[in-house]
This record gives sequence, C-alpha cells and structure tokens, in this order.
Amino acid sequence: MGEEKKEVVLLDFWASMFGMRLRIALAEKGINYEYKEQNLMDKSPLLLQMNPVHKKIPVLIHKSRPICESIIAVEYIDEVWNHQPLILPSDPYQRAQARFWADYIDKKMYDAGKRIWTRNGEAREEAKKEFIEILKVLEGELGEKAYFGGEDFGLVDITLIGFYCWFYAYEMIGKFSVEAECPKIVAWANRYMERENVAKSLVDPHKVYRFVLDLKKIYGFE
Ligand code: GS8
Repeated sequence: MGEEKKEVVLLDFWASMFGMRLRIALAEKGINYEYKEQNLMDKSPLLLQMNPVHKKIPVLIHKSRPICESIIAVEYIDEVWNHQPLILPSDPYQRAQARFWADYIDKKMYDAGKRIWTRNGEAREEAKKEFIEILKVLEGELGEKAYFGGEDFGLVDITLIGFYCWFYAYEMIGKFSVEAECPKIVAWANRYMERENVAKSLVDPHKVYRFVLDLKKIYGFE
C-alpha cells in the first residue's frame, strides 16, 4: 500500500456534471480509486498526456491507460467490473435505447444550460425555453417509471443526475423553476439522490451557483 500506484485514477473537477457520472459509476461498483482534482485554468502535464485530443476532464485511468469521454468511461466501467449493479441493460434493444437517451442529454443539455448563464436578454430567454423543452422531453421518457432505467437506475440516470446540481444556478440566473415546469424530473432526482453512492458523488447546488457567479465575473458575462 502507501507507495503503491493505484490501479484506478480519476482526473476530475469538483463541479463537473461529466465527472460526477464516473464518480457514481465507480462508487456503485465499489471500486477503490485515486481522485485527482484538476485545475482547468492551468492544465497538468498528466491531463494533457492522458487526454491529448480534447484536453478535458473527466479521464479515467485504468492500469495506466486513459479512457476519455464520460459516457464511454461509464460503459467501460460497467464492462470491466461486470458485477451488480449493472449500468447497461443486457438486452440489445434496451441497451440501444439507453444509449439514445444518454446521447440526447449529451447533445442538448450542457449547451442550453450554459447559454442560460453566458448569454443575456433574448438569447438567455431562448436558452431557457430550450432547456425546459429538453427537460419536458425527458419527463415524457421517464413517464411513470421510478428511474429512466425502469425499476433500477441505469445509464440515463447516471448521465442526467449531475446536471441536477446545476439546476439551482440555471434557475437563479434564468429566473424560472424546474419544479414548476417539470415536477416529475425533480421527484426523480430526489428519489435517485436517496442512494448514498449518488448523494456522495454530487456537490452542493449553492456552491455550484457561487462558482457560476465567479465564472461570470471572470469572463465578463452580465
Ligand atoms: C465533456 C467533458 C467536458 O466538457 C465528456 O467527458 O462527457 N463530452 C465530454 N469537460 C470540461 C469540464 S466540465 O464542463 C473540461 O474539461 N473543460 C476544459 C476545457 O474545455 O478546456
């Protein structure tokens, strides 16, 4: 121990909704790992070496080899540590559906959310409208299920929950209420956060909001 190099290392940044996906997957599988917080304003040689293409966190390092892109890394974790709880369904059709919705979240949500706090006026209103529309589509997909995965959580739940920590910042800056627009999404998030492995992997929404206000100042957004 002690001197021994950890077999699993996570390069991450505390507020990252993408990093949270890996934290949850690793916690659910009971994997011991070394967490290495990264400074995104001054990237470490390790991050640049491990993700030379995108130079982004999160990066999962397993036996010294990097796995980049959060959803790809979550799937890798599920395949390598293929014991319970399973993150992806074993049925190919269900697996394709889970990937479709995870991809939908990835293609849409970060961008709309970011425009809420980086733009103003008409562009902010537009982003807000888009953000709520995305959530309503997801609310339709959730339907009456407990989780996007059905009875149990799965890839889509892991993909979406990190954004929940950012909802408060989006709401404060965009002046709207996710609960008023999409109560089922909020109920789902509260249900999912009752799992200890999820709760301990997420961060305080108020802390995210303060961070976003700092970023707005640094970048000069109104
Ligand atoms: C997104 C990672 C990302 O945006 C994934 O892993 O799913 N599609 C990727 N990472 C951000 C921090 S979180 O907003 C990042 O590392 N940014 C640094 C930069 O762009 O320089």
